[in-house]
Amino acid sequence: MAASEPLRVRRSLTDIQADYEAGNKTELETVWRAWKGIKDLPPEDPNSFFVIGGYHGEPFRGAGWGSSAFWGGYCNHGNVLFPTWHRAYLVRLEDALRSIPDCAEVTLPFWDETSDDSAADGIPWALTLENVELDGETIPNPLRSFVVNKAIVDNLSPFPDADYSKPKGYETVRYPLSGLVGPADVDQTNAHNALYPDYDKNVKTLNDNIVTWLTAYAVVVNAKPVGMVQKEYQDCLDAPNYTVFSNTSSASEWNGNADVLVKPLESPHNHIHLAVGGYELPNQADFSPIQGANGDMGENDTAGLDPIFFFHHCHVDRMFWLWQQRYNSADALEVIEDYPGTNSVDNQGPTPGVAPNSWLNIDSPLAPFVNPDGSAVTSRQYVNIEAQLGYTYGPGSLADLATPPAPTAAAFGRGCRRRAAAGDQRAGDQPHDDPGFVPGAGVRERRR
Ligand SMILES: [Cu+2]
Repeated sequence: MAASEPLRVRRSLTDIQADYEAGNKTELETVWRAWKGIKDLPPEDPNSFFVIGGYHGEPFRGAGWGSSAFWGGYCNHGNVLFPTWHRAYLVRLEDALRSIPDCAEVTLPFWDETSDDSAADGIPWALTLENVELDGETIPNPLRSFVVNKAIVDNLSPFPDADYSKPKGYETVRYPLSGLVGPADVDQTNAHNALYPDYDKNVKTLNDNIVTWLTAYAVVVNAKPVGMVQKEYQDCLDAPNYTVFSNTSSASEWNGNADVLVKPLESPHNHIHLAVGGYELPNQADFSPIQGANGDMGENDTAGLDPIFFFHHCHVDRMFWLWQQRYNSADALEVIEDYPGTNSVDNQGPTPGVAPNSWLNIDSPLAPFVNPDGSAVTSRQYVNIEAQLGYTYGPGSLADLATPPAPTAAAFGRGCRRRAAAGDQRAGDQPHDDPGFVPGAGVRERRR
């Protein structure tokens, strides 16, 4: 982008809502309009939400289409590409939104998950309202779900996790509902969802669940306690280097050798997926206070198909940028060579086009995203959001942590850092291992 162009600002959705309530409706209406636009595009259109939402997981492609030893989605989890792949993903989505008529200036707002508003109320109402007014018409809120406009076939089913096939016309769901509609699950799903017929009550149940995960330990039957997500986000901003900040595999290795534990950004991110979707499968994993809740956000295969995914990841990207500023990493990201989390077989398995046992680093291709000349984009192009990508973030929580921490004796020594602020617990003082958003929850066990 030209240096003279002003930065695009991704604002907190709560702030945009406040504008709307004060009578300045254009910005939120443009967000709704842009989202409606990409969802309405035919599934063959490269800017359609079907195509872009589907990059993350289903519909699978590459070696992962037919073999559970690979991952058929393009997303990267449990490795050092997690923050940068998702950054590129948001940029791609935002470009599609801006292709919709009258939406050329739209930006992707973030759900400020570490704000007091979220701690009190859960999800911003713009993402959960059943219907909205747009151009004098009442329409289904474009941000509350996606009606899949082409059938998705999970070729790996039946497997111990679940069948993530979706017929054309399937509408994504969130906690406390279930979205498992494969032949083996559909009767149970229908019976489960019949218990929750009231849309507004379901939103209340969802928000109660979110507030609990953000601020306390969620009580989940037969599972270790999970939650305290706001604290996890704050703790992750103390991770001393990019590698352990970026993903759960590297952080686990670090924590096995350190006195002071780190919390990787991926970890609270995982927990929001589980809180929004619920995730519970018999004999495997249970992160859902309501039995049988299996919304799309809780599962890697389908999470990208719920619009809230992108507002969640926009928050995650903002946390990444805060961490970069805090640790003098706005222009360079260092990947520790050979560390766990730097190989394509770590955690989720190789993505389409990536060979097993490939080393992952700052120059690895971030498929399926390509430059205008057709060459693969790499993390190196997604480091500085302002200088390289032309956007920045508006006001939000934890912004004061973007300044470098006060130096301590061994500030950058391995496992030797403590938070400066009095009263803070050590990062990682949670009474449980990280359950992971799906890969760690056992889903990708089907690849073994
Ligand atoms: Cu995610």
